[in-house]
Amino acid sequence: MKTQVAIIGAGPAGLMLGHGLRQAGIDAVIVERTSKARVLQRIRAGVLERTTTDLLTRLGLDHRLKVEGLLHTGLTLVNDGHVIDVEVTKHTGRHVTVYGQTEITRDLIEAAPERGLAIIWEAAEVALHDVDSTAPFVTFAANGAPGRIDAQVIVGCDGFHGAARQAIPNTVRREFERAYPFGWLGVLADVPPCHPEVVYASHERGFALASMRSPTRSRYYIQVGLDEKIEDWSDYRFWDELRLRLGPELGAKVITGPSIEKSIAPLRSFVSEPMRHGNLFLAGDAAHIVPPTGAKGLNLASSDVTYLLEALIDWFTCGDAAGINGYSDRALRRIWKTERFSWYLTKLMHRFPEDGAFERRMQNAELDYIEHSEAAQAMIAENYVGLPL
Ligand code: RFL
Ligand code: PHB
Repeated sequence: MKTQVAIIGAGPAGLMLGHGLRQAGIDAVIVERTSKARVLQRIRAGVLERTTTDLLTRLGLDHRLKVEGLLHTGLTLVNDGHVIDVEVTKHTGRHVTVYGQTEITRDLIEAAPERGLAIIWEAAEVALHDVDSTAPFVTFAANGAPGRIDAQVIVGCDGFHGAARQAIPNTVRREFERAYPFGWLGVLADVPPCHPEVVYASHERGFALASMRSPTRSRYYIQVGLDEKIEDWSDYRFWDELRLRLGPELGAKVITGPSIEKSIAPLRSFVSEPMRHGNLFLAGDAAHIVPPTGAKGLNLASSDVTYLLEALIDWFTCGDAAGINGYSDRALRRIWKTERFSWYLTKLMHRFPEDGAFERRMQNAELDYIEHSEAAQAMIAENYVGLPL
């Protein structure tokens, strides 16, 4: 098979990029390791910046987003039960939209056939070859038969555990990492949310987050140790712990019900530089991970894709290489600022096993400062709605 752009991975980054290329008349094929059903089942992000919603609008794939997306003009911080409202729109003139990653993925996958975007599902042993030449190619096995895609450009959108990043030689690649000594236990339940805004709660017993997917579906998370097992967290135990950490005011408003999904995700900050090597480009989680505090992972994937689309369209339609040459530096500038915000909010809101009373007092002082400083709230708001492209 021959194409112009071979994309590895059918997560949000690969799907948005594929649609953007097809819209510009550029051929693209996506190779995905897992099945369509498994990709559609993933419950992940929920809070979208304009970077993401604008891209979906530009792709003409925002019909359901416009109808079902919930506009949010603020966020709520809670410190040991004390509630601090941050008016995001007042400080920025912008809002965020709550619409599940699962729904975005569904919208993008369903529109693929009619837009001529081919996706090869359940491709095993995906390998990249000759990425620093002008004739790179991808090999894999699908339906028991070997496959090969010859392309002009390969884009690795295959997430943190993918193969693409490893195709950049160790001598060129630099990785920066901070693994946090805890994870998030997440629960999805068909119960109305306890609060109209997304809530980030700091508590002696650890962090808790209250979010939603719709007026009747809630998404909650609590910080747990890395050795915690999902089997030890009955729904009852989860709801009790969540209520405690949200504090009396918001905890009392939590409506409980059976969980429809429960999982533990570790927290990590990670950046791999550069994001281009020869004719291989990386986008999304393949190149960087943020802890979910701040809701930036999917939104960063969208900003990478926005930059890369501009660059590849200039290259394929006008032969102009300025965009592809500048892609890595341009994307990394925004990535590092977003890494900073996610790291800052994680440090501010979680309990770290190595921290003592001094660090807790520092967190209290910072949250007190945020509550009474318009400047501090503006900093949080500006980052939360998403930094300019
Ligand atoms: P993905 O979604 O991981 O997709 C990568 C795809 O590549 C496939 N793949 C391969 N395919 C072929 N060959 C290989 N060798 C392959 N290896 C992997 C995988 O099967 C998969 O289909 O990466 P992408 O597209 O870069 O998208 C990134 C986002 O998924 C991620 O950043 C967000 O989900 C992070 N995130 C959040 N982001 C936000 O912007 N807002 C949020 O509210 C938010 N909440 C979250 C989150 C992530 C979470 N977890 C579980 C880590 C909440 C959580 C709990
Ligand atoms: C979510 O709704 O899943 C969500 C919201 C905010 C975050 C992370 C995840 O920071």
